[in-house]
Amino acid sequence: MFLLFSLALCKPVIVPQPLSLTFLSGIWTLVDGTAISYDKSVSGLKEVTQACADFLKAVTGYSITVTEASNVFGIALKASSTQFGDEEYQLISDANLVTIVASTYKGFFYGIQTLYQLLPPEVYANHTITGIKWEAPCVNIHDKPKYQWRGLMIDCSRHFFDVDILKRTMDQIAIHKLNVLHLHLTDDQGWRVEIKKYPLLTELGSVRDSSPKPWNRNQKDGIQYGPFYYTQDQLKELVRYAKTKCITIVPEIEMPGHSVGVLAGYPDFSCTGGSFKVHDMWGVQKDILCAGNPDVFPFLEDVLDEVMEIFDSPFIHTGGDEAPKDRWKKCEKCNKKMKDEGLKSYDELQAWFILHFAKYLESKGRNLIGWDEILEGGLPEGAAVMSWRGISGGQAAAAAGHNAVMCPTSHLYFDYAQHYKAEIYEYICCINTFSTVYAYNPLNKIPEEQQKYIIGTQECMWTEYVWGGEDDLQYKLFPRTCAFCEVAWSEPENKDWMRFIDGFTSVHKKRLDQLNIHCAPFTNSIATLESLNEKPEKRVWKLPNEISMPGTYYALFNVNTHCQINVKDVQLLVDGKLISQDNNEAIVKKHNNLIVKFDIKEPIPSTSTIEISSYVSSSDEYAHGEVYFYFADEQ
Ligand code: TNX
Repeated sequence: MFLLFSLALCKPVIVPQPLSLTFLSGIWTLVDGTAISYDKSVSGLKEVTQACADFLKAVTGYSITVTEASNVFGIALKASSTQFGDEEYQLISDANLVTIVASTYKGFFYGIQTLYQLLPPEVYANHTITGIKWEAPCVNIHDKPKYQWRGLMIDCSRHFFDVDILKRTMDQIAIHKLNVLHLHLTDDQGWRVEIKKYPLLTELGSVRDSSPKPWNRNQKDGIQYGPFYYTQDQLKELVRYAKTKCITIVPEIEMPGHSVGVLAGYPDFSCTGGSFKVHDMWGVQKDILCAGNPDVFPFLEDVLDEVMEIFDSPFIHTGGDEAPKDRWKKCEKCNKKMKDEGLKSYDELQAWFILHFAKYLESKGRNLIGWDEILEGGLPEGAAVMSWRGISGGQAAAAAGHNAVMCPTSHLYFDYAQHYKAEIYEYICCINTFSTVYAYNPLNKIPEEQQKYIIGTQECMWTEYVWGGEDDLQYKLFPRTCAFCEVAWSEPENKDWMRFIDGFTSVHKKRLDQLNIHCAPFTNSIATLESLNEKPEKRVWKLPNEISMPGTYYALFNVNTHCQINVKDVQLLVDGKLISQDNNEAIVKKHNNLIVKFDIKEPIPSTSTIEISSYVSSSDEYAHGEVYFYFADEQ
C-alpha cells in the first residue's frame, strides 16, 4: 500500500495517458504572481491563456498575470516552429518554467489540461484552497490524440438535461480531452429543439403525457413530462461555450424513424395521417416519416437549415436507426415513389431518402453522419457511419471507403450496467464495466489499410432510464468516461489497465471528488483470461492488498465474446496457505458467469500476499475472459 502511494506522489498521473512522457528531476512551483506568456500570432490563444489564468487564480487565490512578453519564469505558451497537428502539444518543464508548445489554440488547451494534472488534485476545487504547495514534477511530454472524434452522445429526448447540466458535462469531458458532444435532440418520446418555422414541433412535440415508471418500465406514471426544449438562443450559447472547451456539438435530427415527436404536431408527414401523441413508453415506433410524401423533404430541409444556423459542426447527424418499414409497405405514396425511382426494396427507399439529405447537407458544406442502418440499401457518397450494432457497420463503412465512428453496444453503451450486482440506478439491460470500456480498441478487426477511415469513437448515453437527473447521468458516465478517454486519445500500446487503475485509485479519483462528480464505484478486474489451452492449466493471480477486512468476497469469471472457458477448483490463498476453496467445475460463457463466494473470517495483515488460483481451459484459442474480485458490500 505504502509503495503504491509513494509511487503516485512522484509520478504524475495524466488521464488520458500521453503519447510520451519522461520524468525529469526537479519540481516547478506555481507561486503568487506567476505570469503566463502567450504568442499572439496564434489565433484564439489569448482567450485560452486568460481562461487558464482565471482558473488558476480562482483556486490558488494568487495573482496570475497574462503577458505577451516571452517568459523565463512561470508558464510560457510558445508557437511551435515546426508544424504540429491541430491538437498536438509538447510540455517541457524545469524548476523555473513550464513551456507548452503547440500550433493552434486547441493544442495549447490540451497542454494546459495536462499542466493542471501535474498539480495537486485540489486544482479542480471550485473554491480557493490555501495552505497547499502548488508543485508539479518536471516532465517532458509530447502528446497528440489517436482519434479526431472523441465523443459523448447524450440523449436529450427521453430525458431532458438543461443547458447548465450540459455545460458542466462539457467541463468534465474536456478535462478528459474529449472533443465532441453529440446531442440526440429528437425522438419518438420528445422533440427538444426550437424550430421557428414549425412551432408545433416544440409546442406539441416537447410534451409527453406520461412516461414509464422507474424500476417498473411496463407501467405508465401518468405524470406529464415537459414542455422541455432548448431555445435557439440557448443552443447558440451552448455552442459558444463548447468552443471555449474545444468541443464541437454535433446535433442529431432523427429521420425517417424515431419521429413521433414530429408527427405529434405534423401528422400529415406520416403515411397514415395520424393522429399521434408523443410516445409515452420506450421502444421503437412503427409510425415514421413518409418517404412518398413530397412535403416531407422541404420540411426537413427547413429544419436542417435552422439547425445549421445554430451549430457549426462539419457533421450533421440525421439518425437513420431503427426505422421499421411496416407503414411504408402499406403506403400507396411510398410504393409509388419506389416504382418511380426504380428502387427494389424498402431498404433502398430508405437509402434514397438519406441520399437526398446527404446531398442537401453537402450543398451547404456539411457532411451527413448516421447510425449504421444507413448502410442498408447503399451508403451515400461522403456520408459517415456511426457503428452501434457491434463493429460490423464500421467495418463495412471502412471497407467501402467511408469514415466511421465506433460506438458498439458491446463496450460503449453507458445505459448498460456497470457492476455484476444490484445497482442503485436503473439500466436498460446488460453490462459494460469500467474495465470492459477500457479494454476497447476501435481498430479491432479493421484491416490495416482501412484503419484511416475510423475517425473516432464515442460513448453513448441513452437516457430512457436516467430518471435521476444530473446525479444519475454523472454516475453512469463516471468512472467509465475516464476509461473511455484513453480509448479515444491514447495509443493502444500506451494503454495498461494496471497502470491506469493504480493512477485512478490513487490520484484521478481525487480529482473527480474535487470536481464533485458523482462517480460510481467500480469493480476491479484482476486478471485477463486468454491464451488458454484445451488441457486445464493452473493460473495464479495476485490480489491488491487492500483486501484485508474480514467479510464476504466474490470472484467473478466472465467472457465478453461468444466463447466458453472451463474453470475449476478456485482457491483463495494467503501467503500460499489455502483459506477458502470451491472445487466445482463450471463452464463460463456469455450471460453465464461463474461467481465464487469466499468468506474471510480473520483480518489479513497488509504485508500478506493474497492470491486466487484456478484451473482454466478452453477449446477456443481466441477465448477471452476476465476475473473480478470484490467485496460484497462495496456500495
Ligand atoms: C437503440 S442506438 C437506439 C436508441 C435506444 C438505445 C438503447 C440507436 C441508434 N438506437 O434509440 O435508446 O438502443 O440502448
